[in-house]
Amino acid sequence: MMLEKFERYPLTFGPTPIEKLERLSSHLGDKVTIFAKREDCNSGLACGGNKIRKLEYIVPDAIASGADTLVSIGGVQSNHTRQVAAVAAKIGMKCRLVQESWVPFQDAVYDRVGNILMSRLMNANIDMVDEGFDIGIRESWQKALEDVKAAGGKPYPIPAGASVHKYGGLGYVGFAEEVRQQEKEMSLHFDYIVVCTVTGSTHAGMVVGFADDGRSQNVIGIDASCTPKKTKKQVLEIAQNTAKLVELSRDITMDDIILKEDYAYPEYGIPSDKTNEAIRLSARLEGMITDPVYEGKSMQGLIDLVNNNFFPKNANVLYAHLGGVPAINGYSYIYRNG
Ligand code: 5PA
Repeated sequence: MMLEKFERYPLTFGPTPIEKLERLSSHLGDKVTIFAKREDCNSGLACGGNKIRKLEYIVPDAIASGADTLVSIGGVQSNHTRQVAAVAAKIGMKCRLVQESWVPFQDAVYDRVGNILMSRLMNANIDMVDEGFDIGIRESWQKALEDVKAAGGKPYPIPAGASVHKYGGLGYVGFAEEVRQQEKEMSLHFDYIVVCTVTGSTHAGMVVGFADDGRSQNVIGIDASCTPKKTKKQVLEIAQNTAKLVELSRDITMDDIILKEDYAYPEYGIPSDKTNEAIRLSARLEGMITDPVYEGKSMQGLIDLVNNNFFPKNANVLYAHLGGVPAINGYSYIYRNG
């Protein structure tokens, strides 16, 4: 076990279910068997998602620091900031969020529904900032940290996606360990894991976790950032830091990071026609809802990779469903007729 020495604050229901996507597999010609690990159903905290799993390893440090306010950043429809707001409520801290204009998308209620609605309900203090997309450290976030201090508070900084945080990669190391346990119980082996990648710690944690059994390169990242160079570099850095933390027996190199760049177009947060086709297909065949920013793009990638015979015949492919459904409400016009 790689995570024993780290403190974990339970925020999830426990191991997430793995579900066979029988009708989707069959629709794609039964070349491979597709399963979904339902990280979107991992917690009762404001719809859950991948950040809750990451935050389990960050909250103990936040509490130990004596902080009274979690401070984080994302786009207007950020899932991450909504999950930080929920965790702050749950542990009795305040929450300050910077929501930048990362997505050039207009929908009448884009800034009123879905994630931001829930964050407001949970009483997060929100700054709307007119800055474009960037997964790096932002001035607006640093300013929010200073603001909290100036008002006499004690901020705890959580960067975008909880990724460039010393413990940001641990949650998804745990995901890999959980999958290994479930493989034993289910008597099967997953040949590939498909994951949506943006700020990088989900993918990076999996790379480290699956390095233990030689499957780093079987973690197929689907870029949704549309800035793949930067994202890939960040995945590598987080994976290397995380590998050190858990004392992995080997180094992680760029060769371990597989990132498919063909599905993020036209840009971050904007679905292409192919993304929307994938969202509709998964909804109609499996009743499984994916969103136009993240999981719709990794679903699009999964479908395309199956169609192009990227996976060997009869492979078991595990699609990590990382959450994100609330944002679909901000895209109501696109789906007005289904
Ligand atoms: C997000 C991220 P990483 O950022 O760890 O690479 O995860 C990508 C991802 N799926 C995949 C969903 C549903 C996600 O929400 N979301 C961010 C956000 O602000 O919500 C960090 C970008």
